[in-house]
Amino acid sequence: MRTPEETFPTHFTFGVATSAYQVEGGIENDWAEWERAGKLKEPHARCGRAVDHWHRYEEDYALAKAVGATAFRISLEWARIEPEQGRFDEAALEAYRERLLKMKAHGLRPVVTLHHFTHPSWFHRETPWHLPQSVPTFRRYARRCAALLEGLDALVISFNEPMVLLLGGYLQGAIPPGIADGALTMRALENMVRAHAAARQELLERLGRVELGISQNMLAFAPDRWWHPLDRALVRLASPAYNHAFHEALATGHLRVNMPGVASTRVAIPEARDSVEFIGVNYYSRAHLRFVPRPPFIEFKYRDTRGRGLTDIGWEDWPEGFLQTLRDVKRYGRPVWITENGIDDRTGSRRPHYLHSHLAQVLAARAEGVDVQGYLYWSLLDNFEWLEGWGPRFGLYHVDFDTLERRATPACDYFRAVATQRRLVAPGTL
Ligand code: IFM
Repeated sequence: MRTPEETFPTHFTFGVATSAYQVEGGIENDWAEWERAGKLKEPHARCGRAVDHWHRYEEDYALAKAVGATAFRISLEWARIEPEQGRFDEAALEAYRERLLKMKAHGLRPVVTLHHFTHPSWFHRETPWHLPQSVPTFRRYARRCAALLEGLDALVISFNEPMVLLLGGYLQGAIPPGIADGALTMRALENMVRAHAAARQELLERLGRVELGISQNMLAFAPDRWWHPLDRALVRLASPAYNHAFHEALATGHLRVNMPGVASTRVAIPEARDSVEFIGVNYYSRAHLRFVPRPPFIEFKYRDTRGRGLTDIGWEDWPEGFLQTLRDVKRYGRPVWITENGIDDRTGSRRPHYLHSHLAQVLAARAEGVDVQGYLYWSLLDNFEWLEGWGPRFGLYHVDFDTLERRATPACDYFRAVATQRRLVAPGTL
């Protein structure tokens, strides 16, 4: 693999990423309900106290600083802020404000996600994403979030991985709200694009200026059978739909999805045009697509094509796709932030190499003129991994899930070396 010689410029940001439900603990929302309904892979698993970041946040900021991070991504938990429809919890808002101010005082730039998969339980009953009312509902929530961000120079993310939520929650019914309907999926997608634009209005009204984007899960795709025309056709359709439809809509004001037999839409949303300051990329892996002659016509698999071994969660380790992904987002003409990249590595032994190989692609993309401005590693800590529960470990810090003790993995030294020396060092040479 090509390893360019260049260094990361001084303004390039190294940081870490988390999300509220996965780390904070003590949250009652749609996911907590989903767990009680026994819908995780391990039906008795519960997020519960998570890794108690809600109480240990200062310790966790110090851990981030210790690896050379200067930015910290969190999400605001909507269910804490608006536990009942239209009733906002001032104490929760105050608690978030205090945490953000302390983050700043620790020398960490806040990267704040308004919506990271979870909802207050009332949301799906009252104003689910497939209804137009979801847009003013999100707007009202965003207005309260905007007030939290004053004077912080935060990077703001409206939605984390909207296509993952829509695929999982609206098309497959595997995560909340558990709907499996292509037409409703498209309506929900349209409303989320509108909700992003509405939230932007609120942020601008309150803050005057904002650096806003989304975090888009972006996959490299390949045909399962390289020679099969239908597998190849799926690849040609999947990348525009999965990777780019949301980005495109926020750049052009036109939302287009074309997945025949699965879900399609074409709609103008003019208020979404030019509604991001940066392109957020979450990159993890490559998927192989295979045509199957029955709905939904697509089979999706991860393969170990290079003998590197799948990661512990079963994903292909495919740094090559990272460079292609970054080339592909250059078309939007906006700065790019890697808002997530990381590996489930339960022994901690592969992570330094994973970091090295993926950061090499970031440098290669920068050398080609892609304006990548920051890299946030997912995640600072081992945490609750949705349907997978407590098995996966993405953390720079290993967390003992019984005692909640945080312990550095070998990747901490590696991350610190790169973040402070601003150049790629070979993992074995520290
Ligand atoms: O844990 C998730 C995160 O919530 C969103 N992006 C992918 C991560 C790993 O699966």
